[in-house]
Amino acid sequence: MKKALIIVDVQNDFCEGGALAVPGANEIIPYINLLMQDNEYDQIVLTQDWHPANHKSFASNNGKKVGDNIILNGIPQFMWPDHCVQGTFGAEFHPDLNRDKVTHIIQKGTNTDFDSYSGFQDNNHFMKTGLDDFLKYHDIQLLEIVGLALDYCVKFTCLDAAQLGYVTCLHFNGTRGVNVKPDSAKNAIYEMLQNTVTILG
Ligand code: VGL
Ligand code: ZN
Repeated sequence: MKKALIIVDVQNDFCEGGALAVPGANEIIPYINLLMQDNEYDQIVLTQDWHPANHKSFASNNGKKVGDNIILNGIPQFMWPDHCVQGTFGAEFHPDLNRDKVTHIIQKGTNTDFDSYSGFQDNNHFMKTGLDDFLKYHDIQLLEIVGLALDYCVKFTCLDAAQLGYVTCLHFNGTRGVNVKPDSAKNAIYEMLQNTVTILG
């Protein structure tokens, strides 16, 4: 059985000092580097949040405050600070992340009007990113998932992975939650467990 490691959004803006810093984010980087050193993955994929400056998920582009909610294309959209703007330092992968064995990069959130938490598709389920096609082409059946943020992009990537039929494992030590809403990381764990995602300690 072939397996892949999916590393979600380990980018400067989600790490210490970033525009949308996830508490404890930097602690997961050595853990992820060890996983890559100690395991033989058939593929290692990075996802990269990669927004145009006028992206509709940014509070600043809607005359809103960070933390507000709007309806975007018929679904609720949390208003984020500007983050991971294409071509900026904040959108780059954290320099401590070892990229030697990375085989593929998936960029998401590139369409101004649609946010994309999952590495597989946008939040409206309108466009696929190419991740599923890539993994199927390479005969991958098992996914180990790590990265940021547990309660957003990691959760939705895990749920889609399980739904698409992959054996899906989340490394609890390889992720951190942003917890902009109380208990959202804890609730994300329960939701994943209820949807056949295995949590590895
Ligand atoms: C993410 C909020 C906005 C994430 C991305 O990577 O979890 N969260 N964009
Ligand atoms: Zn984003």
